[in-house]
Amino acid sequence: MPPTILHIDLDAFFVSVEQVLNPALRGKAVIVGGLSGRGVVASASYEARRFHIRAGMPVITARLLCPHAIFLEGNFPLYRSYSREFMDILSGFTPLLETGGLDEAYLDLTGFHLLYGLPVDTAKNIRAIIRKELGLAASAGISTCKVVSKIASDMAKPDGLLEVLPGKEREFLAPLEVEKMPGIGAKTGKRLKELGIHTLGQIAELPPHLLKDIFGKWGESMQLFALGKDDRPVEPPGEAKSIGHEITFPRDTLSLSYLKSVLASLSEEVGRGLRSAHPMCGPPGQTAGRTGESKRARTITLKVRYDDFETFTHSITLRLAIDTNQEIYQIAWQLMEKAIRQKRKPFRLLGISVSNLVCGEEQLSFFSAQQLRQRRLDRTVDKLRLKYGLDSLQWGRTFSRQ
Ligand code: DCP
Ligand code: CA
Repeated sequence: MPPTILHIDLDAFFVSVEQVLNPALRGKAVIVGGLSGRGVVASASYEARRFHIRAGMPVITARLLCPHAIFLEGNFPLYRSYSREFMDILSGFTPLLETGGLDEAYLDLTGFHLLYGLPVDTAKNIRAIIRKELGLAASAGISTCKVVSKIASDMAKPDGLLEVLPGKEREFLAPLEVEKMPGIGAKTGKRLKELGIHTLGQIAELPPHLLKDIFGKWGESMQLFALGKDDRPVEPPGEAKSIGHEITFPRDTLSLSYLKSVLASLSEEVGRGLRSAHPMCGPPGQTAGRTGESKRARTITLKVRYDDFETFTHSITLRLAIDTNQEIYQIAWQLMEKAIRQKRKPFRLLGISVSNLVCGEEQLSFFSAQQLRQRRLDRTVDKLRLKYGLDSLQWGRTFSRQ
């Protein structure tokens, strides 16, 4: 039985919430922007999009393109609470649910039809409940894999549903522009076009290795995705096989002190994820108590991307699993030194991920007194940050990045 994956994504999320609360805004060009001091468009109604308004565009540009639009500051706590209700509705259908941000999720509906009828009917049902309970429009895509379902839900917007039948994935993707694929942004799109590649169909037809040589592992995945092949499972929170974070720098750099401070920040993020004390590890708003057991990792992977987009990963698998920020940092720095020795090109992005996760506590006798102190310290910091916010405490090492 081929998998059945549903991707569901709320339409013009921030704007739609504002329209639910203030019906006078419905059917109008509405733009939410300027949230948390960023002067960029966060969300635009479809009426505003007719004037070429896009998320990420400076609000100043949006004002020039669409002077009659209604501009709103936005209310993030409100959107977060809508997001939680949206996720609650979805989790009523299946626990095999993976959230991808505040307003989108994948549901694995494989085998569902035996109990609940056709996947399209389940999707229609979910969309109707979201409409009734929250007053929001959600678009949905159904196919045998995540990437095709995500593209399908995007194509179905606004307020639509699109199913790609098993075996039709490649045909569906072929005519689409390369930027339709999640992960291909303006820069990668431009590079592909310089190579004469405009559609996903062209990517599918390229000789193997070509994209891998240019974009590394991502190039390989890109081609598989364009063929409609994506075997990534839907991963509910808490069952993640790996935990990772990455940071793209404001400008490419070879500065060792900067790279060290980035690695220290990433080690903290990943360490906190492992110890399950960070709300981002679960659905929005989920706290450490509900994310379940704390984990430790045996494999640490460093991802580096250079200024020319060349991307590599370097990994180490340890005999004993670790979970402190300091241990993660030390291993990541060893890997980083290896990367620096291999190539002397400015870095554009660094990422750390940990995998080979094990649950539960290691026998305490395995740890040195120093390690035990470090573990206690990390856990205390996690708790303080949960209570007083992420910025309430900072390690000296990460300070130079500010
Ligand atoms: N968002 C943001 N800044 C961005 C992109 C998005 O703050 N650059 C926020 C606002 C969006 C929400 O995340 O409402 C969801 O992002 P989407 O990309 O799904 O955009 P929308 O839901 O607004 O529109 P669409 O109908 O295309 O899904
Ligand atoms: Ca959306």
